[in-house]
Amino acid sequence: MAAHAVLFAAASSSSSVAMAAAPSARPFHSALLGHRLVLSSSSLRFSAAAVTPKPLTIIAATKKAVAVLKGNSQVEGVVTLLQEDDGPTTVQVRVTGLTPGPHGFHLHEYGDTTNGCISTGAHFNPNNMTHGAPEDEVRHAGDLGNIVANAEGVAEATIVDNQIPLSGSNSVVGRAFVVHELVDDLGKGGHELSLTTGNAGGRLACGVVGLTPI
Ligand SMILES: [Cu+2]
Ligand SMILES: [Zn+2]
Repeated sequence: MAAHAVLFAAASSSSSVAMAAAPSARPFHSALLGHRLVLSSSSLRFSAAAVTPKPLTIIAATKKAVAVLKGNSQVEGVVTLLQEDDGPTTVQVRVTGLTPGPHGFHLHEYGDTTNGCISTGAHFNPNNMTHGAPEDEVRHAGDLGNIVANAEGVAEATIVDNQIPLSGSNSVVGRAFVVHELVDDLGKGGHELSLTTGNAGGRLACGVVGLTPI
């Protein structure tokens, strides 16, 4: 405002120099302002376009989840899952209170424990397959084989698997791990339940998979 006041005062003094300065200075000034506005709005648009994909990439890069296994027995455990980008998921398992030996270990379809581990449903099976071993072509996605408890009843395992991602349409977040009473026969036992459950017996403990900070 002070600059304008000076400019009008100069123009009203009817000096030819001041009259010439007034029309040339003002359009120049506003043209400069306009130019600056265009620049800043386009740079805003540019920075928004450049920044937006970055957080999306970071979110997709590493995902981590955890499940706390509990049941009606003394069996309990913790399972952590880690997935980088669209790579395989690494599952770390520690379960205690088991009888020594192998126990079926699966991801079941539902993260519902309202009726204990029974309400977690059947093995997670998005591709409509029969039960098998983790290394088989034909298997439920949730078929993770057996975990083996030592003489102290502790089972520790690291499982790397391609069929249990933490995002996308086959995400296992919100589904449940179940550890079983008996050995999983991996679909090869010839029992009537071999091709559905691996005849792994009762459900000792289960836990719903939920996202956790990396
Ligand atoms: Cu199971
Ligand atoms: Zn299965």
